[in-house]
Amino acid sequence: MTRLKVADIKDIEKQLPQYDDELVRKTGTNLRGIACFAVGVGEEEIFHNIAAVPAAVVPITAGQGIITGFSTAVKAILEFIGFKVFVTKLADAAGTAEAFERGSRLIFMADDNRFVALNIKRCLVVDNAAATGKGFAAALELMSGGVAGERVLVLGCGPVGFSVVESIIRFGARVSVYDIVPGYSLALREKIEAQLKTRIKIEKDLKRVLSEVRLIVDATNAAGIIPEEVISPRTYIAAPGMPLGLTPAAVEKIAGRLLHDPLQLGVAAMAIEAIKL
Ligand code: PYL
Repeated sequence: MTRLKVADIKDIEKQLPQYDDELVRKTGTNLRGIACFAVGVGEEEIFHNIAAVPAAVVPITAGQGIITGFSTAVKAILEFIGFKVFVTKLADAAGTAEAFERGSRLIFMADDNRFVALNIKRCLVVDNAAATGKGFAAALELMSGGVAGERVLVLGCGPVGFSVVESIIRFGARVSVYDIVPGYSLALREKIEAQLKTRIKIEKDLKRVLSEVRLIVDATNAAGIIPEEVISPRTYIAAPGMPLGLTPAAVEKIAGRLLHDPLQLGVAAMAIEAIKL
């Protein structure tokens, strides 16, 4: 998993209203709407839950330590979709205790290995990677007008890619996957076949497959692997991967048919997943 940089997250809070407008323009619904669609709940049924579950974000100093602005960005996203939330004054165990003591029942925390939401009352752990995959798969479904019966290429067979494949299969698409490490795509195919009894295709030639497909999810941490020449007027790309996999010319050409953000969709999907009944 790529560790976010301060530059990736410093403008999230102030740009949330315009990002929400962008989501409505591209997908027909807003950040909370996409998260609810991704998780499979109705916005009306979840609304009172959101208000009923006070949340907290706990900074974690483990590993490479705190990313300046990370906790405040997570708080801003949660507030934007309706949660009551605070960032604890303390970090780590003391911060977790502070969250409990100040009444929160939904605790968000991230170290270098996992970013999780803990629903205390329900003893539930929701993982950001899994939720991000669901969120971006749902966004592609909405933005493209539907993937059922279509071929979707998923780049990157890590935890986010796996979650994308699960969701995209559930939306009725035919899935091809590519990873620079063949073992990762093989492992993903085996897991999907065992769990969903569905065959997926492993692609070996990235250049060729990019020229063949028009629906792509970039869940890699590779920059610049999607060039301008593969973008057609019918190409749609959902890109949870950091850094963005499209070249600047490809970004220019795809215009309104690209969805990419460093935290917003994943955090929103995580939070809704953590409180759904
Ligand atoms: C959760 C993000 C999404 C992409 N990469 C993941 C990442 O950067 N993980 C590290 C998060 C560290 C947070 C730090 C803090 O400020 O509490 N421990």
